[in-house]
Amino acid sequence: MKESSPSAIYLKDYQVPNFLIDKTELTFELDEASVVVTARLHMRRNSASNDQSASLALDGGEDMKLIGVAIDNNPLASKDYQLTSQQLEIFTVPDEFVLTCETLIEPQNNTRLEGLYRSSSMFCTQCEAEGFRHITYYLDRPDVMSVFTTTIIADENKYPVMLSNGNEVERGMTEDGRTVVTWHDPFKKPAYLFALVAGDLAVQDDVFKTKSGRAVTLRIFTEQHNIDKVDYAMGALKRSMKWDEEAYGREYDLDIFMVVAVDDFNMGAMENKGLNIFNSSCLLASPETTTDDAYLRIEAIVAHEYFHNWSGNRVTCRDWFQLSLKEGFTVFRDQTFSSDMHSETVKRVEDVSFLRTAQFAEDAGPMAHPVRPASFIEISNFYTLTVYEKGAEIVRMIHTLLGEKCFRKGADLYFERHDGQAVTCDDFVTAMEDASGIDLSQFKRWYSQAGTPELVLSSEYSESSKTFTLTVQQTTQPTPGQDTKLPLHIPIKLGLISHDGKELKSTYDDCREREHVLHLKGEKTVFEFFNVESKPVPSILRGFSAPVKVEYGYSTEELLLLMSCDSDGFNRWDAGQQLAVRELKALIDQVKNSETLIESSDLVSGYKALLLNEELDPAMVALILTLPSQAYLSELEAEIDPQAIYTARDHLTKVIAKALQNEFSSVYSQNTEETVYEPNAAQIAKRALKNTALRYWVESGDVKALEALTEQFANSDNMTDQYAALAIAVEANIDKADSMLATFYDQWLHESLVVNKWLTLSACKEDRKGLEKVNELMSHPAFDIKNPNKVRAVLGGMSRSVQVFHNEDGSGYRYLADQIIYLNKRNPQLASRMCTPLTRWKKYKSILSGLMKSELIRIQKEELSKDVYEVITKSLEG
Ligand code: B3K
Ligand code: ZN
Repeated sequence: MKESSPSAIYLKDYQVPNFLIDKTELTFELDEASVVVTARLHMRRNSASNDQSASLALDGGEDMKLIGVAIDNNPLASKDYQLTSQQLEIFTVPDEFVLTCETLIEPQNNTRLEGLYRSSSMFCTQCEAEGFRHITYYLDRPDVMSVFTTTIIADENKYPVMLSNGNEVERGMTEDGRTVVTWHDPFKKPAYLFALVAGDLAVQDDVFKTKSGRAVTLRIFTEQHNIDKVDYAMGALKRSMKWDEEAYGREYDLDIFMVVAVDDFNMGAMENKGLNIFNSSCLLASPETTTDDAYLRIEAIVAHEYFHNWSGNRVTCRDWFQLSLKEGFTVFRDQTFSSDMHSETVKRVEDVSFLRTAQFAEDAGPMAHPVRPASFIEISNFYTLTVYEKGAEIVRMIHTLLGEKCFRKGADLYFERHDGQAVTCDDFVTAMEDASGIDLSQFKRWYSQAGTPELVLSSEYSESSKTFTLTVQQTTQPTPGQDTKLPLHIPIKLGLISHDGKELKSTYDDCREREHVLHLKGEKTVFEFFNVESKPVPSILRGFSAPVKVEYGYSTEELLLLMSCDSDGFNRWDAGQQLAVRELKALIDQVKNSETLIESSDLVSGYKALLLNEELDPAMVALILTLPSQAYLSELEAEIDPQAIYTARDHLTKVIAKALQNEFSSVYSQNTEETVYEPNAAQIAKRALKNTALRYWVESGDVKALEALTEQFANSDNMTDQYAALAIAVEANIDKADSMLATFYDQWLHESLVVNKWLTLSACKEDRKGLEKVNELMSHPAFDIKNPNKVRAVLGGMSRSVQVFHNEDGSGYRYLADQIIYLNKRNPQLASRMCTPLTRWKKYKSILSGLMKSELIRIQKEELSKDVYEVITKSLEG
């Protein structure tokens, strides 16, 4: 560990900046050996600051060499300033001045992938959250917004494409024959939205006509060999631009919108103003190399980054504690977009399933934090599922509470009122309150209170008065640093179903409707519904109207009824999940107690009805047929025994597979049709059902299923089907799985993104040779430690495997810890992400828990980056 531990910063300590930067003029002289950056910052004291004699403290790190610094063109002597590892402090400055700062950086040695770095033969940047301070000394905070002009000087033979934010305004040559290109972005922005790209790139052009009739040039850049894979992203971009005009009245504001794909990128993509930079895995697509899931992901991420142009760029965050202001809102916007493009229910089920598995786990673990955190050591650790996904749920609840019309009025008011400003989550909620007249003061606790609320419901029905009474109690478990929890304002969408499957009307709050939104505000509230004709089965939390856990004593019959009759598609799926969870929990206990596992399942009759019903959306059927994941079941267990969960799930899969072998076989055949591949909702749905059926069919032991699988693997013309066959072979651990993996690699070794899939499947395969295999992958020619996608593929894959990762000899944990220690020095952000599987050590059965803990302690003894330090320390404390 470092001698002095990194310290936390607190939201409560927020101060406005002492200085502002009206204009930022940057010049980059690009060269492979080093890059010289000259910054001319037009600065003045901030009249809102309460320290009008403050010195000027600029953010900037050890990895820059300061060549010179001047104020109003007068060079400063070393006595005029002080350089520390984090700052350049200039003791005395006038009230208004131009600061010139020349720095030298070495992007080729930047393995952190923050600031300016190299990916393949190109230069690219990543500045959010605090990357700009690795480029030049600056006020690197989101509430300092400036108008940027960027000049790039480079050898045109090597870097024919030179890009930055805004519009290209000048192009020329230096005396020594280098090209000079100047970009100007008229919209003021914080430094985290700055971008620069230079390289020998191919481009695809298109045009989008905005609703007011302006023609916007659209340009997607990739390395030369990938330019044939951008059509889908271009289409997605145009759909997003149109949708944002229709759904939110938001038009694009510059004349050009550029997107660049890079291979080495720490996350999915980045919304830099007018110049989005994407991880190539989130942009490039072709039917032969890309699965349906990846197509949908690409569309959603293209939309997400584009939507940031308003929710994030035009209106940005005051400080990083407010991150969810832009991320939660933008995730909600991209979720709604995807749901409008495809199926609303399918999208909702997928999003909730992810939230309940991963975000709920985060909220119950040592890293639990509110959607608006109160403190952090390293902001990069707070790009979390809580800030993004739970943040989106908060916006969705506001939408539910206000209704579509008022919500849109609130969004309009927010964009209008705060255009060009850096604001807070409170400002967002205030705009929603002002536009609707609805009081959200209690609701705001959702931003400051961590943890997942748990609702316990009970009901009574009076035959004589035709009254249905529902009692709801809410509690939230303590989370690190927050022992007491206050009751939240929770919207509960509710319907009532009769025992013969009809939707019942009821009178609640003087409204006679089939569905009501209940406002739960107290710790315990009783809701009464009148004129309910017969004893109902309540359909609770329709559409998952709040990110909470629900407990209600349904009988098996009631769940089967909801699964087949509820008009709310989400709750139909959820009823199926609840039934499956019950059976799986019973099986897990049987495994733990070494009892004989029960060989029947109540799910069979329900599943059979689904498989025989040709009216239903195949995508929904596929989702309902999918058993709760290993990760979700782990989240539900009080003490996780990975092997017991795995065995129980495997057993139930086989029980269902055997009972419905014929149905799965015929559903597989019915959905196998020769069509030209398209990633549209109808085709995606059929493929999902076909491959879910194949999964069960293979587990039934029918040799014909293995033939179908082999056939599909060898002859599919699209990656969705080929990959599904391979993944089934790996999951079901069939004999041929290894040879199929080898064939797959040989077929796709030149397609890096497909090779990543191979790395993941190879690493997660439940294998006796486990760790040896993982080690081979890490030294395979296809592996590259510099590339975060490849690291995530292998280590992420390995951490999913029960037998390799959770091996009771501790070897899996030790292996991961070794990799974290290595990555900590190269790429702290990536290293910190890789810690996640170890952070929930306390929930595991004692032998595993102890082994995980000792690896955390071993990591803690190293000299750690702030990123890894924070996660490891909190995990051990929490
Ligand atoms: N805003 C970026 C995430 C930046 C992460 C920095 N560690 C992508 C997005 O959420 O759209
Ligand atoms: Zn985002």
